[in-house]
Amino acid sequence: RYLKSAYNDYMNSQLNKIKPFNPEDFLILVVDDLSKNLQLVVDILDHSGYATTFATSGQQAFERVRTAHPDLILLDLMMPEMNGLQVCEKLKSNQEYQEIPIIFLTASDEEGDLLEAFKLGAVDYVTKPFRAAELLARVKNHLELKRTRDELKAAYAQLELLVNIDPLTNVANRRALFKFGEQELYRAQRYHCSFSILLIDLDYFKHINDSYGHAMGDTVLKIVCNAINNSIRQIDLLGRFGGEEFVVILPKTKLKEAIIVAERIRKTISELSLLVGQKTLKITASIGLATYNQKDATLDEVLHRADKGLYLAKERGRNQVVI
Ligand code: GH3
Ligand code: MG
Ligand code: MG
Ligand code: MG
Repeated sequence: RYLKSAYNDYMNSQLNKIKPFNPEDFLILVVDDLSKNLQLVVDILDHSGYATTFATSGQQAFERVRTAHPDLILLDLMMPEMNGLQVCEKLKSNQEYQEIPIIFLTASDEEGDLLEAFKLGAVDYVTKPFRAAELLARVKNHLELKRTRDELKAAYAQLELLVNIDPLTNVANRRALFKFGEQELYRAQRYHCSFSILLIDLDYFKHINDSYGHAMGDTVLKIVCNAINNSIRQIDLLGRFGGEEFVVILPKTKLKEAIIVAERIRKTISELSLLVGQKTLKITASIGLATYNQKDATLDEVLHRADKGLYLAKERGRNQVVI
């Protein structure tokens, strides 16, 4: 019951966010080889408040799509050179344009054409002569559906971020780290390649919190993450394992190479100068390093070795890398 009411509250808040439908917000591209037809449709749309643009051939339609970014296309089927079905097919095979809803507006009421149009990804099919009110209703419907789809996609992307990113440092969280690490493990097992893991723990971090406050501690964590990110490659992943502990996963990286990266990270962190009032604060990190070997069945086995290395690094005096 609690979940249900939370869900209802959420949906209501989402509904309140939905903008009223305003035709002026939308640009519609009308494609027809006959200017008489074109004029009729454009007039109807104009009259309803839509922004319009037009094309008299398939080739021109592409030009318009590229330059004007229409929200919806009303597409004639029978045109010389490139017909409407070909235009539709070409648009749907283009990543950038495939989401634009296409409504066929055609004199052809042949079942074959209609089925082909839908098969190629058209959202609707209206035959000429058409009723203006019906065409407008369908246009509005598809524009609203498209907007809802876009909003859902944006919400999903937002959710992906929330689920995978650590909010303090903006690096991968534990969950994303494991997902990535497990992928790497499967790849290594399947293709007999390697990867390495660094487990990084800041030294005497409690002391920073105690001496300069928790907010300063948070700032240090962010700075350290930036520094680590600048020391690794685009394909490597830095994640926050928890607290002041971080993990770097290095795909396709063997021990020798991983040692170089780990040393670079250790050195970079130790050279950071953090200004607090008049004083500069220094920080170091201990790093445990493990490289995948063929016997490893799970990610935990690799992590466990990295953890043992980290423990030894602490024991041997910190600010060092141990394998
Ligand atoms: P060691 O060299 O042995 O690692 O010493 P340490 O003080 O770093 O280790 P310990 O694990 O005892 O302490 C970790 C500290 O990190 C304790 C905790 O208050 C602090 N910490 C964990 N998460 C956060 C955080 O999100 N923000 C801040 N400011 N501090 C954190
Ligand atoms: Mg025609
Ligand atoms: Mg620590
Ligand atoms: Mg710790």
